[in-house]
Amino acid sequence: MPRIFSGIQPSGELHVGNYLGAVKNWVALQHGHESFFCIVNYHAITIAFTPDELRRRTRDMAVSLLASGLDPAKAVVFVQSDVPEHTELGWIFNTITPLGELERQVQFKEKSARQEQVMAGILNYPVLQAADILLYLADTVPVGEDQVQHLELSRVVARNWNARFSPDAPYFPEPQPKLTPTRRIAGLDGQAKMSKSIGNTIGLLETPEQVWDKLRPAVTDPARQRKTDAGEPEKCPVIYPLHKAFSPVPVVTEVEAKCRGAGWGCMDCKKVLHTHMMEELTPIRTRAAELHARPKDVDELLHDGARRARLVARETMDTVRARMGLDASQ
Ligand code: AQP
Repeated sequence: MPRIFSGIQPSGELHVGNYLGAVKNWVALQHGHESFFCIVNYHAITIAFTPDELRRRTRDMAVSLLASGLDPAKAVVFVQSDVPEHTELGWIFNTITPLGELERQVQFKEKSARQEQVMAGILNYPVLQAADILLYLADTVPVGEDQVQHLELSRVVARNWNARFSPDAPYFPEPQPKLTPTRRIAGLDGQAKMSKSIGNTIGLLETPEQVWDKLRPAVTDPARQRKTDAGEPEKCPVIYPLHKAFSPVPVVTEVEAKCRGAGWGCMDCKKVLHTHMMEELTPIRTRAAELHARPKDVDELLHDGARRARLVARETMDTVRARMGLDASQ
């Protein structure tokens, strides 16, 4: 079976952008692939955090992923810091990654602009990400659009290492992104992408009331000042894409007609969206509540995931150390 890897930071609550851009795809792909899904807590410490908060968010993320449909019988679900080979390979990759490649990463520029003092971890983040993926020799990475540039860097890292230490037959594959039609969900302001650290999100486990409170003021086509103004769905940055993701096709067709013909006001359109969103999200919230009540079971699943991940990770590191001459004392 082809092997896939992907990760998510426990830097806040799993949101609808993460779900539609990545996690829903993971749930589908786990059936035909050998799958590794990682809660990347080493990445999450590149921004401000407290230890208690990180611990809680890591477990909450595990609950949200399992509630979304990741099945530990099909996929290996684990926490990054439980598999120390990630940081070991990350360091090795730092030694073969040109600094210029890191400095031109858009996410580095954006995230460092939001910080007073920029730590090296923010710059080196995509190197650790390359290690996350290549440790499992994964050639496919289901992610949202914002990660495409980081994956380019993973390919550069794989190429550089192969050229130096495995010139005859490449050891590391060059991983490719696997995108969904919902590869970039905009935040509720309709500007930046929906992002945990910006706070423009709809949390996957929010109650129907909380979701409605967020949808109600969300930006729509600016041409629709009054209910009688005709609109263009393509210019509606949040609500129309969410309809396409959550509503059945006939409803999306109706949304398009009612927007163009001013048959519905934006509030009517949002109410229909709310109904269809909650049809998909309510069962996830219910499953999450059940899992929250069984924290020991969740911990056990994560420990077992780490054990399975380490079997592969150790094998890769044995090869890497041997090819690089890092095995002198073995
Ligand atoms: N708005 C989005 N639309 C589509 N996909 C998205 N992803 C994130 N935001 C969107 C995808 O979700 C996966 C996990 O993301 P992550 O948590 O590892 O990092 P991120 O991309 O940086 O997500 P956030 O929410 O923006 O987190 P912060 O604010 O902490 O940086 C990835 O596959 C990502 O593409």
